[in-house]
Order: sequence, then structure tokens, then C-alpha cells
Amino acid sequence: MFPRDFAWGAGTSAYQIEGGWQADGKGPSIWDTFCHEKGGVFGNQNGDVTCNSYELWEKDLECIQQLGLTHYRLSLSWARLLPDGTTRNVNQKGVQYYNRVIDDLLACNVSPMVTLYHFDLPQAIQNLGGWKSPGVATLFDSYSKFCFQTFGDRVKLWITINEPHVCARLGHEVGIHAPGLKEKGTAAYLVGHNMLRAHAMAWHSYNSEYRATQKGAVSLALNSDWFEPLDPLRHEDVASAERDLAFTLGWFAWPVFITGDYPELMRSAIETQSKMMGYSGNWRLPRFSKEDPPILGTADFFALNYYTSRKVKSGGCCGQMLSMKRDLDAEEVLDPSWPISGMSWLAVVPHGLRKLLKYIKDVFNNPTIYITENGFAQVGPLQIEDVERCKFYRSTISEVVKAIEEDGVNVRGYFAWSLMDNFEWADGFSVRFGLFHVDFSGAELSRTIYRSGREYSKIISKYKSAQSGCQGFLDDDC
Ligand code: PNW
Repeated sequence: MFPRDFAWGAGTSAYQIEGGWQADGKGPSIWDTFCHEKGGVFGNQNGDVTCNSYELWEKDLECIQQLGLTHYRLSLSWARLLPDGTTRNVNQKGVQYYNRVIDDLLACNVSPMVTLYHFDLPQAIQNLGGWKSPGVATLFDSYSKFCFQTFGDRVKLWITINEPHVCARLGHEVGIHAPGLKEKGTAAYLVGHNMLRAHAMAWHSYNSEYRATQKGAVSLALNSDWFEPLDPLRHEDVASAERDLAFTLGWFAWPVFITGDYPELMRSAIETQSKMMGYSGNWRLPRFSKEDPPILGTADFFALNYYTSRKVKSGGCCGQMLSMKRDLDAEEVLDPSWPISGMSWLAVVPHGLRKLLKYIKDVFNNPTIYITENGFAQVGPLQIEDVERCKFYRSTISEVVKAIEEDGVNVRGYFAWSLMDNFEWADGFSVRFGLFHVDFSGAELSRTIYRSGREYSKIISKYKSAQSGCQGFLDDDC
């Protein structure tokens, strides 16, 4: 059975839902700039208005209540609170907005899980070098302390940084996310490093200044696919799948959960490629400095964002330039038996989640795990009766049940992505992840529950009655 006090949530993030990009003194973020100036988003769309949650928060709250969520995961817009990124200049209207959201949630008996950073760096900090600059870690620490101080009396679950892997790689190596850099083979490692330093500083600040009084928990949200060898009997494929896990999850999870440093597999792979390209030594993947607070042990739980799985085979790379792809030296393929959701990268592989959970239990010392994101994308014509997504949630949640019951994994919560359709980064509004449909063509931006939303709320209410004794709540007769 699901543990007592299991968190049933759904998630969103500030830039994806709030709109109000210039409202009441908010400063610009790198996503405002990226959408307005770089032209890299589907249909030249942007998050200027999106779900307009800045003005329509009550509507979101109604959705949350209709689902019966116990938890809601949201992110704070750094530039809404601190328009130039520093605590020299606090935007009180921003503080009021989030105070209201948090108070309303608590009044409805819903616990907030708050992410401090979900891809939207204040543009003012980007102008100082952004995540490539070591000083950003100190600015993030000040911002974090400001948030703990301001909201921590009521918020007990904190995520410092969402998906450092995606920010580093898509934002600085591939260039399809803000700030749109394509500095292959170098910048992403530096950015990842500064994100880890920033996270660790914030965790230590919480630990020494706020934990005793606020009694909350702090982690960072790590995304990973499940990777398995294309041919499990081929040594090269097995090694490639291990390397892919090391480069995706291990990159951030090893330093935080097991060694205080990057996985050896990652260091040696990068060094090998550097040498092959005629550069000596391992200068691309930074070393942790003794002057920084230690990284090891800076997570009170494991926060996992899982979407899909990949088969991995050796080789497949690539050109005459340094790149992360070259360092990884592995090729990812889809198993033809896996159905595809609305997005080409998003194969539906619920059993991959169970395997990844077991892997995390075994490799990272059996941590408490929150699945902080998991979801299914729709594209194309409106389908309120989204049966495929219903199937997706049912089978995924039953894999979570197996991970808990049969594999003994300590899963403490599950957050569907997303509460409602929203601005899906480079894909703009062409892709819908919501449990609620949002009518982006109407001025009201009305929210309508999908069949999958009704399904999810049924699962939650069965859980709630199961807590009072009913067994097997995923069965219809419970
Ligand atoms: C996550 N990719 O991001 C984010 O945390 C969410 O904000 C987002 O809406 C969700 O996944 C769905 O995409 C990702 O291209 C964005 O591989 C892009 C990728 C992966 C994750």
C-alpha cells in the first residue's frame, strides 16, 4: 500500500503559467529575452500571458481543489520577487502574490512544494555572465535566504533548482532553451557546476539558519530517463547505458548523494575525448573547491523528474568538435514496441520508472524519493476525452505501487506534470501536458478538466479512503 501521508500532487512553473511578464514591477528573465529576441520558440510564441495565473490564481486553486490534491508544486519567479536579481531591491507586489498563493493553498489544506528556480534567471544576472559566472551561486544563495525568510514559515518542501541537466545542456550546449548558447563541450559543465555550488550554498543556509525553526526539507529536482542497453549481452552497449546514466542522473546525484564529486565514469569519458581532440588533462569538468561549502549530503530527499526511457548502444558520434554528445559516446534509440505520446521524444515507458526507482534505491543509499514530475503530452486537435493519457497515469502509478511494495523503494510522493496546459518552452503552446485543458484562444483562458484529470482525482480519492482501511485502491471495486 501507499505509505501514510503520501503526497499526491501536480506541478507547474512560474514562466510557464503566470504571464504578467512586466506586471507590477517584475524584472525580465532570460526566457522573456529568449522568446522576444531569439526567435527559437515554436510559432514565435512566448509566456507574456500564457495561463495568466498572475491574475487568475483563483481559477488554478479551483482546479487544485477539484482534483483533491494534497500537494501543489509551483515555482517562484526570481525576477518577480527581485527584479534585478539582488535583494537590494525587493518587489513587494511579487511577495504579496506568492503570499496569497501559499496562504490560499494552506487554507484549502494543500501543502505547497516550492521550487526556487525553474529555468527563469533574471536577465540582470545573465548580463553578469549568468550561470557560467561563479558569482551567480552567491546571488542564488541570497535569493534563497530571502525566500526561506519570507515564505519558510509556511513552506516545508523546497526544491532549489529544477533540472540542472536541462538548463545546462539545452540552454548552453544545444541552445534550444534560454539563454540559447551553443558552446559545445564546455559551457554546460561549467553551468552544471555553478548550479551545484548554488544549490549547496542554499541548502547549507537553510540547514544552519532556518531548519531549526522552520523544520522543512530541501532538495534539487533531477531529471533522468531510464537507460538500458540495446543488447544486454553486448559489453559495449552495457557500458554505454551506464555512461548515459552517469552523464544524466549521476552528474548531479553522485556529488550530492554519494561522493561529493562527479562520477568517475564521467570524468574519465570527458578526459578521454579531450585527449583524442588534442587537449591534455581534464579541464572541462571543473573540480569542487575546498573554499566552497561541501556538496555531499546537501539533499533531504531525492526529487526525480521522470518522463521516458531509452535503449542505448555504443558509438554514433560525431564530427570533429568537442561536444557533450562526443563525451557521452553513446547512441540512444527507441524500442519500437514503446508507444509515443504527442512528442517524439516522449515514448511511454511506465516500467522504466520502476527500474529507475530501484536503481536510485540501490545506488544512492535508499533515499526518500518524491517523483516531482511525470506526465504525458498531447498534440493536435482538442481531446477532452484523453484516454491515452488516462492509461498512461494508471499504468505509471501502478509501477510506482510495485516499486514501493515489491522493491521496497521509499517513495513518498507523486506529482503529475502538469496541473494545466501551459507554455511548453521551445514547443510553445503546441504541446499540452495538463490535467486541465486551457483555452488559449479565448480571452477568459478557461480551464476545463480532461478525462485524465477526473481519473487522477479518482485515484487520489481512492487513496484517501484506502487510508481508512480499504485495500487495493487501484482496482475499481475499492
Ligand atoms: C521538464 N527535453 O523540462 C520541465 O521541468 C517542465 O518545465 C516541462 O514542462 C516538462 O519537463 C515537460 O517537457 C523538460 O527536451 C524540457 O528533453 C525539455 C526536455 C526535457 C524536460
